[in-house]
Amino acid sequence: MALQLFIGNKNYSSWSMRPWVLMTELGLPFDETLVRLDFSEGSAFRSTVGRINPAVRVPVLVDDGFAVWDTLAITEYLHEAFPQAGVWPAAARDRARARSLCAEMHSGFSALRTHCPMNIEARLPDAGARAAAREDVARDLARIEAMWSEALQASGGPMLFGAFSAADAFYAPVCARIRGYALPVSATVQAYIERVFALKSVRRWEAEALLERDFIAEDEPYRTRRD
Ligand SMILES: N[C@@H](CCC(=O)N[C@@H](CS)C(=O)NCC(=O)O)C(=O)O
Repeated sequence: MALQLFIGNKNYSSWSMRPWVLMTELGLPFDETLVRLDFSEGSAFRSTVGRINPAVRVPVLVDDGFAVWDTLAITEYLHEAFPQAGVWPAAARDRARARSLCAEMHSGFSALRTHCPMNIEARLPDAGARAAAREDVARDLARIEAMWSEALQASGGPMLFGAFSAADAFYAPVCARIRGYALPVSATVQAYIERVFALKSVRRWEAEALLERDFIAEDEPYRTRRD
């Protein structure tokens, strides 16, 4: 098994961050290929990613030539390939709950994603204050508060289900958004965010995002699509 993970810019690509953090934190072996988030006709993104993923999106995991795309499918593929690695929590109900949380992330939080797109290197408290004043963003934040507080209380922490799992990887980009936009959160949530940023995988992703210095203009398709 030779795994290759195709990702977008580390500064911006929240979906890419999830499997990368998951695999890195769990010590799963893989090579990475970073493709700039330039969706224009004839771009390297379209030709490179389009060749392996008909949906033309990152992340894509390629295992000896076999491509798996979409974060949820990649996560399940890794769980099946490395059943002992701890992709999901060990207990069946925790596993079900962790899957529910990841699915909720995958299909939800559109206001937070739209108004606070991930941008690791930026500190945007004014944009954050404007976003937090919106009812839809406030609703997303309230759901995050409730979800993380309940999970941390039930597990005892330090991660959502005790030990690190895919649930923490799925919410790592949300931690980056809350921090970057200085969104108002409780002390419990703030402390969890700090623990996520202390994970070796997240530290590495952040350091590499800061080194990138490949800024994508606000009006380029990636930024206007807001994800
Ligand atoms: N549901 C997909 C979302 C992936 C996604 O939207 N990735 C963005 C980059 S972060 C992308 O490749 N967008 C290409 C496009 O919009 O054309 C997943 O979970 O992997």
